[in-house]
Amino acid sequence: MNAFSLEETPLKLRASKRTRFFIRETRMTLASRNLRSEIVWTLAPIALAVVVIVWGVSAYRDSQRVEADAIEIKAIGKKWQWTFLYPNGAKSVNELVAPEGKPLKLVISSEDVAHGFSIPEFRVKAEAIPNQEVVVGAKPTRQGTFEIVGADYCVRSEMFGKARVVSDAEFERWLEERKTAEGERR
Ligand SMILES: [Cu+2]
Repeated sequence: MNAFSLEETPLKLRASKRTRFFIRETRMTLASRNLRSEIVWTLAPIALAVVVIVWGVSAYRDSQRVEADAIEIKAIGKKWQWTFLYPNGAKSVNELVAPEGKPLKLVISSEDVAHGFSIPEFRVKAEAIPNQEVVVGAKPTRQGTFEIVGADYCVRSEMFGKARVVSDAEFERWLEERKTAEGERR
């Protein structure tokens, strides 16, 4: 008796019909392939992706780099506000003041729970974590007032603030005023 009789192995037969169909389809596909255009259309997008990735990563690294002469400003998160400490002892709350065109070294931490510190225009976004300092470089290139956003863990609106970028002279004046104000409070 035939091992492949219709009655006994209907499934096998169907499978083999299907297999034959796929073999035919594959042959037709192979015949119609254009190896050159396949190679070009594979390599060109890969090359483009590599260029974009390398470009993007290096631009991102540049934006986060901490320069040697950067002005160090501490950003401390606390329920529900941001405190900023400047090199001369000046202090501000929910308002970061920075000079235009000068590199900043932001040292971000928290006094209580984890917060998220973000200034989108500065390309700054970091986690503020207790007992840990996260250092991020930034260089504001334009004067103006920008949003400080309590990101990620910060859902409370109180964690929002302003980043004010002013001229160098105005920044120095502001620092002195603040320092004096702090001294009087102590
Ligand atoms: Cu928070």
